[in-house]
Amino acid sequence: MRFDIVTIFPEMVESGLAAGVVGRARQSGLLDIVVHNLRDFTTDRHRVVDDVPFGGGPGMVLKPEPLFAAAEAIAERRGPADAVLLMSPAGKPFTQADAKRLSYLEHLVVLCGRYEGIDERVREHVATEEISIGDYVLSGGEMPALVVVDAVSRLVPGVVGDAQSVEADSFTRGLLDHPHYTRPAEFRGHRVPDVLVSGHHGEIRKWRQREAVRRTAQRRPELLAGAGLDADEHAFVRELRDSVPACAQAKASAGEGCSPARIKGSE
Ligand code: 9D3
Repeated sequence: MRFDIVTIFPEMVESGLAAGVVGRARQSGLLDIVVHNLRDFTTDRHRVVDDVPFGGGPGMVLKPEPLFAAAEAIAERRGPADAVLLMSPAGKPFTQADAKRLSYLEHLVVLCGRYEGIDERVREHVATEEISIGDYVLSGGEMPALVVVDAVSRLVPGVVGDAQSVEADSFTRGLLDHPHYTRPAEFRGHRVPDVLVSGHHGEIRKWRQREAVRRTAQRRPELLAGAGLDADEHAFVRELRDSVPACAQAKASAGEGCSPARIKGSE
């Protein structure tokens, strides 16, 4: 799969692509990723990429010309893109479903915004979609671009060595993960749950399933609707709900979340 990433901080993006699963897949040739310096597509002596906003106001806006020129040069050198992603805080929140959809494409162009914004004509005539990675303010689209490249790349066959891990991620049907333990079985007096060291694989499967439902109910109850719970699991969720004081539930729905003590306390 091919990615072309356009940014005014190519070193920042390159450093994020060098290590880990993505770095290895790049070396092996599974991923063909080119990082482009937006300033290389300017035509003035000072390589200016931004300008003041029409209508006035604070901050600078990324100029259209270098971004149009970059997209055109990439199409010519590297072939047409299947999608041009504009990383922007005003974009659609990125999800695993987006990662999956994009992983079926052959060639993605990713444009990183900076400054207060980007000329609207880039949005309208260059980008095919606008993506945010969440509701917090970053300094630019570089880290979001790395997030998208990572999430998409690990769905490309062969990029993640252990295909079972990728499978397991999709197999959890939208529940949070169950707790994990490794040796030693007792550490500073804290013991691993007996069932996990029992060797009863049926019981272990059931315990993990229940703990995944428990965590999801406590931390991300809105995910339960899409998780396709069976009758047993529904009964378990009701049991959990009835075991929690109404005031804690009210706090949780008011967005106060759960204290670690609450998260821990199932009993
Ligand atoms: C008040 C206007 N600000 C929007 C919240 C302006 C603004 C802030 C930060 C414009 C651009 C940026 C830089 N951020 C990104 O380019 C960005 C981003 C982000 O800040 N959060 C989550 N996802 C993304 S994707 C690109």
